Amino acid sequence: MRRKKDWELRETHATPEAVFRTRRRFVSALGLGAVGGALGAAGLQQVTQARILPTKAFTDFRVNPEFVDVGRALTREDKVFRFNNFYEFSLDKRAPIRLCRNFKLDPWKLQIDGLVKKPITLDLDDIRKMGLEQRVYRFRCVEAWAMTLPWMGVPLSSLLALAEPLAEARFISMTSFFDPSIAPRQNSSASPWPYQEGLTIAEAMNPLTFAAVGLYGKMLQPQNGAPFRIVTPWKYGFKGPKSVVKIRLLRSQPSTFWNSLQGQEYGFYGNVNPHQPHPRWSQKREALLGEWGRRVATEEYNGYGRWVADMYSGNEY
Ligand SMILES: Nc1nc2c(c(=O)[nH]1)N[C@H]1C(S)=C(S)[C@@H](COP(=O)(O)O)O[C@H]1N2
Ligand SMILES: [Mo]
Repeated sequence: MRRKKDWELRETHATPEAVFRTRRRFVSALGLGAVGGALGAAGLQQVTQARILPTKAFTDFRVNPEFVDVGRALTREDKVFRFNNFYEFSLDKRAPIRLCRNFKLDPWKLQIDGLVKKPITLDLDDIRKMGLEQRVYRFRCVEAWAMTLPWMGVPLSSLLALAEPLAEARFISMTSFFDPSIAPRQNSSASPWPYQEGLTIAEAMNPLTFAAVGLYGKMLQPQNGAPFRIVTPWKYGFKGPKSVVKIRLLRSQPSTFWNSLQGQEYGFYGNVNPHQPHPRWSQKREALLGEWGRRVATEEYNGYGRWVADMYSGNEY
């Protein structure tokens, strides 16, 4: 019998109990005593929330004291698990939690190749053995909503170092999984699948750039980009690809998913900048996920200028 690796997800489904509880709440909110005929199945479906997968908790990690306090509270965990941009699955942000349930994480390999001395292939255990740290980062989506998240992982620079980058390498490309049998929207060639993003070598090696395998002390949820995603907190969220399978070191700037779809709206750099409006909306303020009534000012480089501003002349978009 094959022993399940501890990072594999146990497959679960919405339980009848969960359905029952939401139904009761819905019914009592309407002041009805029972599920009446007028209340159709469609109405019930809307209030039945998919259950959050129980992912394995990490026990062995250190809290990086440099990234503990970002001046605002952590976003509520269940909000982060239920509101996602994962276009391989849906354009509806409420759908990934449901559509990602059967995401295969095994076998999962991360390949690092291109302009390196030692191309390597890693699995999640290799990354865990490097020693995980927790970092609380602000997160800002280009759509003007934001979160505050406790990631767990390793600096991307320490992963890249294992492959021994060559001096000619000036950029990296990061490629997400491709499997149309589980990701419905990958069956359409209207988008340049797989999702791909890129960074300059300086950005990839910047100490802020993080290779995440967990959130809130646990393995990543599939809808948040399990088992492995990149996090660049001074850039808009789209610069951090989910479920990455390959990182390649390159001589020239790679093409990227959003930039090739809508280059005038999504620049290669994607640095958070309140003074550079998106063509369709201002970037001056942001709504915090779970606190929609409250809008806060967006900061240059999302507040991370101290770490990253020296990489730029100020005109990068
Ligand atoms: N592979 C892949 N990575 C992706 C995306 C995506 O659609 N596919 N969306 C990006 C965008 S636009 C955002 S805002 C974040 C959302 O991450 P979250 O769902 O964990 O909050 O993932 C980014 N990484
Ligand atoms: Mo985003």
